[in-house]
Amino acid sequence: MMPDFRLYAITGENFHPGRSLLEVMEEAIQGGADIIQLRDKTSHKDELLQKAKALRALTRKYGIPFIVNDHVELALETDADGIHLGQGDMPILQARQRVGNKIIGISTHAVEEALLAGQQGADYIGAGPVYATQTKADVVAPVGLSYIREVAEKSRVPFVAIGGIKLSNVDEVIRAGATRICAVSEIVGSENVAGTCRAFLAKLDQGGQGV
Ligand code: 3NM
Repeated sequence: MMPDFRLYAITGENFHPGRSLLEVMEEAIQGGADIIQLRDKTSHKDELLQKAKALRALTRKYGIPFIVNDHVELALETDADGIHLGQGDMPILQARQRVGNKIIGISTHAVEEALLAGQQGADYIGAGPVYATQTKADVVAPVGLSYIREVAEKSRVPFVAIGGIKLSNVDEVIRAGATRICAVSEIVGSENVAGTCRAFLAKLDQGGQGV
């Protein structure tokens, strides 16, 4: 069983100048991020392993789940709590055979994908990109708030809204039905990572009705 979560922080490479991966992710956790994903499309194998081990240790210290993007074997090797798949990655059923009862998440961009992910045993789905994003190179066109409304109504597994989500637009995402938020650049690029996380959580607490 996966623990529920509200604020999903994913590693990115565009940190505020002078900040390191571990510093940024620890601040995110201290600000209330309650699940962390290593998503790294550029590091070599050894570097990726070092990062995964460091994030595993960090998330263990705080008792929150650690998810590895794409790399099923790396997730197994570092005893991550789960993996996150893209639509073009290993199919869920195959991944389930490899990872047993670890958490499996998958990115979805259309309701058919969301429903299929639920049927195939995904533990959670990403729903996005809500808005345009610079962070994911090959992502589909923004799906907008209508997808969030649809997934909120129809998905049988928990969903997390993602893609271009900022403090300035998250209220309408929450009002569309999102109770879990993921942001990359708004969190890791912030000068005040913990404060940004706390502000996202406050907006979730207010149900998107805050000022
Ligand atoms: N997945 P930012 S959008 C990693 O829609 C990722 O599946 C997406 O980064 C999806 O918060 C995205 O900086 C990037 O826009 C999100």
